[in-house]
Amino acid sequence: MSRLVVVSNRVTVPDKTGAAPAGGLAVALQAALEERGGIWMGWSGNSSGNEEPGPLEMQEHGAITYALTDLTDTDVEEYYHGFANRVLWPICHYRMDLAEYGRKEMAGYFRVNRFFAQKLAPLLKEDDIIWVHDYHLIPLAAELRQMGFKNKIGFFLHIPWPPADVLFTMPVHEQIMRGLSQYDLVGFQTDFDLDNFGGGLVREGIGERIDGGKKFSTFGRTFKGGAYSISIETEIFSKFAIKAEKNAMVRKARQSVEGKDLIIGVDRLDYSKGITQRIDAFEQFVATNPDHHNKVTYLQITPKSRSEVPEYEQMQRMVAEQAGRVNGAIGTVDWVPIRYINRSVPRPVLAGLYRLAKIGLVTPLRDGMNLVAKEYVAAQDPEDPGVLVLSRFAGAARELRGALLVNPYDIEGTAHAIARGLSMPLDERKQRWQMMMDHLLTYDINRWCDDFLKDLIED
Ligand code: ADQ
Repeated sequence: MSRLVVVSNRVTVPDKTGAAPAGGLAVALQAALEERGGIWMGWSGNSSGNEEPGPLEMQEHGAITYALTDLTDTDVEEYYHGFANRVLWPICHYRMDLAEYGRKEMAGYFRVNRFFAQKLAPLLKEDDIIWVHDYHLIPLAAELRQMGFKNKIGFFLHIPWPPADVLFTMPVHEQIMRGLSQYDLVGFQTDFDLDNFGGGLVREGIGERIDGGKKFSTFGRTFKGGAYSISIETEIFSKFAIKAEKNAMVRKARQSVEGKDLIIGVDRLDYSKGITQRIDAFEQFVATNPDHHNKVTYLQITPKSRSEVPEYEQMQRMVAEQAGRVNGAIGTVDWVPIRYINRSVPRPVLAGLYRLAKIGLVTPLRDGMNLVAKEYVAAQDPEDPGVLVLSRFAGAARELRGALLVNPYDIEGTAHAIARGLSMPLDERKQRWQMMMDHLLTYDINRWCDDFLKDLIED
């Protein structure tokens, strides 16, 4: 069996006890790496503090070698904040208005990818299978190919891929598409993203889909493309949620919402998640449903993210102000309608809170997949499951057919779905939940990982 080499912007290194890391993706990748033996390479998350990135730091844990590199401050600013988070992230989430192009940042992105390839090259063996993750590292295969590597290299994009007219607003779109063409398999979250990629090639007149749509032909190469919906450790998460009922923090939360219906929203603070529209929808729901006054609590858990990017800092202020304003407007002396928590909570507690909630409100404006939606489903009590209200623009909407699908831009529509969810009869809730849970038990994170690797390895 060939070795597996995973490359991602950030690497999850086990702690000193060797305990499994939190998060399904890291667990699944580590399991695949353990099985084959391998290397996980990426940025340490640290700056070297000077203009030299510094040597690779190697750590061995069982059959896995972790190879971490620091980056210089300039690298972090240009590659990570500059191009990855201020250009690719907004463009892939259909936000052309937020993309900020700078030649320096674009050059930095390609430079750091070359640097990663140079660091990786001496570690590679001829038959290693290489799996590159996410938008930070699109040009990595091109760099390796230029150095003469003929290995099987796969790429998985965790975020959406936009339609041609959105993509073409990005000055370096052709270089980015050329970068993807150097892989042997390019995986997207959904068939919509896959179609968008194919559509872009056709519109630009530089390529086409062949083999009944299974492959692309462009830039003088033929390579596979597929949709692989990322998922969670469904069974484990579900057990977590049962155990969490005894957790002290969860018990406190339960007492504090006694006699009230809990609605939960959990997202990184990001403009793609539709948090402000969601608060508007909740406000609208309360305004139009006086019978629910004092009987409902909306808990929004939102850890800060990317505070170095101005849009994120601005959003943090906006959401806090909005939650305060709504509470001021509709709250009473004994009722705080919105509870807003601006930090991360431990995963077991999160699982318990999902289970307490009658509604999981997952309404991104655009999302590659959205694992919160899947976690919410997995955490429910089969005898009394809650209702998932899910944006049609999350990749997860392609799979979770038992959800109440909403258009997050339609505030009244979302408000209406909240009301419908809270009054849904038990039988219908059970039926919808079972459909989603059955799907997630089959299509869990390990299945996602196996399916991708199988397609990458097979000729
Ligand atoms: P994200 O944009 O980060 O991921 P998501 O898929 O929802 O979005 O994953 C977030 C993860 O962070 C979940 O596991 C969630 O439990 C956790 N999390 C969020 N808020 C938390 C909090 N307050 N405390 C603790 N944990 C919290 C990107 C893409 C997604 C894609 C994933 C995986 O944007 O579309 O689904 O990668 O491919």
